[in-house]
Amino acid sequence: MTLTDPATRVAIEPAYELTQWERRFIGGHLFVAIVALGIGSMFGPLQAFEFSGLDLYPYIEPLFKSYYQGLTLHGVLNALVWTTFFIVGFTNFTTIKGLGRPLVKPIINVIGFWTMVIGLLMTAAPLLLNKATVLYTFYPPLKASWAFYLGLALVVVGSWIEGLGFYMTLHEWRKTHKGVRSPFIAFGGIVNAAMWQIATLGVAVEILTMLLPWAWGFTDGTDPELARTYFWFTGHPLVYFWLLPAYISWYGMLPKQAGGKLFSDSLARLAFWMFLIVSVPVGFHHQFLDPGIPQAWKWIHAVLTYSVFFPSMLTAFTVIASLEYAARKRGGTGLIGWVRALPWDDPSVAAQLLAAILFAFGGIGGLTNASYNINLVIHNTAWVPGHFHLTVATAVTLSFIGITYWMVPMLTGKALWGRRVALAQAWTWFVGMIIFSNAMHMLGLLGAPRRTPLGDALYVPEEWNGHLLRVSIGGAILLVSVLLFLLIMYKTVRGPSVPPEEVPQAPIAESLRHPQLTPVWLDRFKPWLIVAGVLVVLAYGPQLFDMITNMNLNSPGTDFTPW
Ligand code: HAS
Ligand code: CU
Repeated sequence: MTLTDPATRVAIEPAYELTQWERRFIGGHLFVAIVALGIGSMFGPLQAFEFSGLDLYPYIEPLFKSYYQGLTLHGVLNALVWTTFFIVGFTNFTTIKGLGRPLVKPIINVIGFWTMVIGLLMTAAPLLLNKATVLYTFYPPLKASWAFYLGLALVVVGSWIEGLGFYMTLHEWRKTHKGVRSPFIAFGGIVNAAMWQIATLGVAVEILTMLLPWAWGFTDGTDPELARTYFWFTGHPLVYFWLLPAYISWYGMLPKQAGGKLFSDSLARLAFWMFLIVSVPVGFHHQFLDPGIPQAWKWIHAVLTYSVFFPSMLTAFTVIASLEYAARKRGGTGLIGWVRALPWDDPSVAAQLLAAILFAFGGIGGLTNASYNINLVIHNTAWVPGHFHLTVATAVTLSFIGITYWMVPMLTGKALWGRRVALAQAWTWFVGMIIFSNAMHMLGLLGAPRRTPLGDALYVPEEWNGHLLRVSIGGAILLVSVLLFLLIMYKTVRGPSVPPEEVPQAPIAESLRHPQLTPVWLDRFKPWLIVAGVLVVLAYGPQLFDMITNMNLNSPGTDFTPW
């Protein structure tokens, strides 16, 4: 067997056993992530219950001041902290395990991790003290304590530092593997890290040049429109930063768990490159209603948004083909009937399949949002949280939960506690989210605003009531689901160690065709990075130039706490 022999369908890397330190380091990321999800998720049901008139906030008033403080904690902890820590930890894993070697300079990643942790603690303090009740988008003129902005900036910088550790490790690997395609899971994680590096330039500039000087009192005011533009420069690709690790698992791990192979290594890589080049230059689709952005630029970003739809369609095709291949190998038959032959009794698989099914609906909603004329109907309504609970809160979060079901046992050397409980957890998430998000979409179409305690609103028409109740019912089911998840994690980590042969192995799927047959241009970073950079400059340069040269720091902001 040689590495380049297409006939060999075996993984080209020798098996690499993670060291004890590597397990603990990756586990440390997951620990912070899961704690954040646990705390952040407790506020979701509070909001959902409020919708049907059961306002529990007065009972926790000594600790948390308002619906908006809860909503901010929910958004920041779940959408920003849970995701970022999980993703960076997972990328450590995909880099090390994928390349079959340790990090080239682990100290870099250690520094990155602790920078993120310090940033998180700095952010947490003002959040808990009601000094940063500005929601997860922190749009000015809402003003937070400087510690919140600086903390967020440190989290981003920490993730950059860890990214540097990944690039250096790939670079080192290449030196000893000339002409060999980089293993897919490592490749995918590093493309995501590179995309994130470009994307976060937006919030980095926003925080360093506008928000921090303003919060420190060096400037009297801020320019909300420019700040929003910087924010969405990062904000849209942020959603693919969340999504791509789930895609790494759907392409590169789930097929193995289902007993099959990755249908096409080439298509998988093509999808990742498309995300790298079109994730950033589409941010204006969050600003279709912003008066300060010319129509022509909105139109260009709308068209580019349709192009970012393709890699997900490609993913739907390739992942379903991989699953069908696995299911037919397991004896599945029929045009659709093969679906039953998938290992639905494996909680890790079930969670990810259910996540992917709901993503199809989240994706359709995304296309709706991207269509300018329909966006005018749904923007700033409950439809939007309906959309992102199918995407980030299900496609991504439920997939990550599915990943923890093999990964936490693998890292700790324990067995997964409560397989059936874990299955119940995945299904309750699925059912709860269908009820919750369908009701939110309906409410949005009926004109219910987002980010509003509707239980208190005086203008609620009768036709909203049934949907508001369904939001609460969905929220209650989701509360049960998240509590089950926390219980499973706790019991697994506290459980007895099992013999090494019973510890789950990392499921890494082979490709149906040998990866060496993947064209070399699908494994080169430089050309794609250049295209990505050029496209960003073309799509944002002129408008940003105009906004920066006409910057108006005349919005004083809220120095008081309005809630
Ligand atoms: Fe979005 C707003 C457009 C995807 C998250 N989005 C948001 C917000 C968030 C968010 C958080 O154009 C709110 C931001 C805020 O607070 O204001 N979104 C899109 C489009 C896509 C899209 C075109 N969004 C996502 C993903 C997210 C996410 C992914 C998180 C992870 N979104 C918008 C727009 C807005 C927006 C506007 C602004 C709205 C407004 O006015 O405020 C696309 O990328 C979607 C493509 C997806 C597909 C689905 C493919 C299906 C697959 C599953 C296959 C099934 C399998 C299962 C494998 C085409 C891949 C098989 C199972 C078996 C059993 C066989
Ligand atoms: Cu977007």
